[in-house]
Amino acid sequence: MSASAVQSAAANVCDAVVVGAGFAGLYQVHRLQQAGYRVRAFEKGSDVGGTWYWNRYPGARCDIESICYSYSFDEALQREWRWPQRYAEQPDILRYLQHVAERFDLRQHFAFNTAIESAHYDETSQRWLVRTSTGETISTQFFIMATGCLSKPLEPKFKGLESFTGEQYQTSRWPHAGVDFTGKRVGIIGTGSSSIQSTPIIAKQAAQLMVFQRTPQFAIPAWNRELTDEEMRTAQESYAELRRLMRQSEVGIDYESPTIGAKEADAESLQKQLEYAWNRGGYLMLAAYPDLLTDLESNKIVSDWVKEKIRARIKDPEVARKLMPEYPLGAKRLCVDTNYFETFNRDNVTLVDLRESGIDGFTAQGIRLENGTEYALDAVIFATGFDAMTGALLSVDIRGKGGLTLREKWQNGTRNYLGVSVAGFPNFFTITGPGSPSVLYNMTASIEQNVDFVSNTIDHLRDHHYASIEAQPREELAWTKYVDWISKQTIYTKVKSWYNGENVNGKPAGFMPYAGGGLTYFEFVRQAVDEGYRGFTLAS
Ligand code: N01
Repeated sequence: MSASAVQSAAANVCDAVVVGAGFAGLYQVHRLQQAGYRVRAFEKGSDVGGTWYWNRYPGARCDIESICYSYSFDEALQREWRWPQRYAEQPDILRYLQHVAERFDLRQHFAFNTAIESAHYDETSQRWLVRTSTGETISTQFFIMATGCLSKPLEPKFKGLESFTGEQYQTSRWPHAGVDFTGKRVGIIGTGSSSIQSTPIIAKQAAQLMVFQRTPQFAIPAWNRELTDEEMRTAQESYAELRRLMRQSEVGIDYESPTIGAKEADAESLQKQLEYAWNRGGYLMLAAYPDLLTDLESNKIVSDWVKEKIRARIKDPEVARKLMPEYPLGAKRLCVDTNYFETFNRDNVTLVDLRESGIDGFTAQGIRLENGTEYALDAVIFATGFDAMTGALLSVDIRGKGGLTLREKWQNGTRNYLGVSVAGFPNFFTITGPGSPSVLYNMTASIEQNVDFVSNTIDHLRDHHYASIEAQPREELAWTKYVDWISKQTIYTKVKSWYNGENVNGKPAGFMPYAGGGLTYFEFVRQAVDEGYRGFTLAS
C-alpha cells in the first residue's frame, strides 16, 4: 500500500462521526477532540452555522434572549462575546458560531458541502459504516446525528408551480447575497415564525406584498433593542449565576412566574400580571402563569387577553378578525414579532385568508385560488415550514442490527430512550432527538447538556472497556409511552402543528418533543447514569 493510501485509509477509520455544524455539532466535535478521540464531522452547507447558516431571510433572529442563547462551556468565550441586541439577529448568531469554530479550531474536523447518505451498523465489527455524498466510506465506532430539529424544509408542492415565471424563494434556503424586492409584487405563503419575522421587512421594500394565511398565529412583541455596554458587562460578569438559574428552570431560561394559575387570579392582579408579561415580551408571555400550557381554562383567559392586544394593533376590524388565532396560546410554537400585525395597516399589504378559499395552484403569472381569484406576482416566498424533529434523521439511510432501518423502526411513530438512544442501533446518538425537550427548552442549553451526556458516555465506555451501548427495548417502550402520556397532559396536543408531525402528509402523528420540562428530563438522564446507565445495555 502506498503512503497516501495508508493515510487515506487511516482517515476513513475513526472513533466518532458527527453530522451537522450547528450549535450541537460544533460542541460535540469540540468535546470529543478535546478528549483525544479521532473525529470526522460532516456538514451539507459550505461552512458552520446549522440553522443560522441556512435561515438568512430578512428579520431572522432568535426567540430566546441572546445572553441565554449561547454556549456556557467556556468561561473565556462567554466573557469575551458581546451580543449587540436583546434578541440576536441571524448574522450575529452566525458570526458567533464562526467565532467559536475559529477559537477552538473546529473547522479542520469538518468536511463541508458533504451530506451523509447512509450509516449501516456492522454487527461483526461493532462499527458503523458511513457513506458520504462525495463517495467516501468511513468506519466509526460512534455515529452522532447533531442535525437539529428544524433542518429539513418541506419542499413546496403546488399544482402548476413549474409554470410560474416569477422568482421563487424559500425562507430556510435564502440566497446568501440577499434579495432585493424593490418595486416587485411579492407573495409569501405561510404565517409561522419565519413569515412573521420577514413580512414586516419585505413589506417595506416590495411594491406590494400578499400574505397567504392558512392558520392565523399568535405573536407577541419582542420589544427588541440594543443591549447597553453596562447590561452586557453585568451579564458577562454574572454568567455563572445566570447559567445556574437557567438550568434550574424547566425551559432553560431564567424567568419568574407566579405560583397560582391564571384562573385563580383576581381581576386586578390578573390584569397587572398580564401587562407585566406582555411588556417582558416574546416567549416570556407563556411564563405569565405556570398553568398556561396545561390548563385550557387558564389558557383561554390569557389567550383572550392577548387577542385583544393583537386586535388593538390592527386598524381594519375585518383584517383583525381574519388575523385572530383560534387555538390555545402556545399550543403551536409561539411567534415573537416586531411590527407583524402593524404591517397589515400598510396600503401595500394584502392579507389573503386561505380559509375562505384555498390555493388552487400557480399560473405563469402568479397564484390562483380555488374560487378563481388570481394574484399576479413577480416573486413568491415559501415560508411553509419543516419536516421537524425526524426529517433530517430519516433523510439518512440509517440501519441498525439485522439491517432494520430507522424509518422502518419509526414507521408508526418515533421510539427511543431518553431522546438520545435507539434500541437496535448501538452507539448511535441523537442530540436533539424526539423524546428530548429540545425545542421546548432553550435549544443551546439542551444541546450542551445532551452533548455532555453523549461525551461522558463515550468516555465511560472507553474507561470501562465497553465496545457499545444501546437502549433496552423495554425501557425504550416505557420512555416512549411516557413521552406520549406527558404530552397529553398539555395543550400542545389540542391543535395540528409541526410539534406533532401533522404538517407533513403521511407522517405518523404523535407529539415529538418531551413536554415534561427540561429540568425533569435532565434529572431522568442523570439518574439513569448514576444507576449505572439504567435502561441501557453496555456490551464488551
Ligand atoms: O414554519 P411553520 P416556520 N398552503 O411550520 C403554512 C422555528 N423558527 O418556518 O399552520 C398554505 O411554523 C402553515 O400553515 P398551517 C420555530 O420553532 C424559529 O415559520 O400548517 N400554507 C404555516 O402558517 C418555528 O415554529 C424562529 O395551517 C401552508 C406556515 O406555512 C419553526 O422554526 C424563526 C402550506 C409554516 O409555519 C418553524 O417556523 C423562524 C400550504 N400548502 C422559525 N403549507 C425564531 O424566532 C404550510 N403552510 C428562533
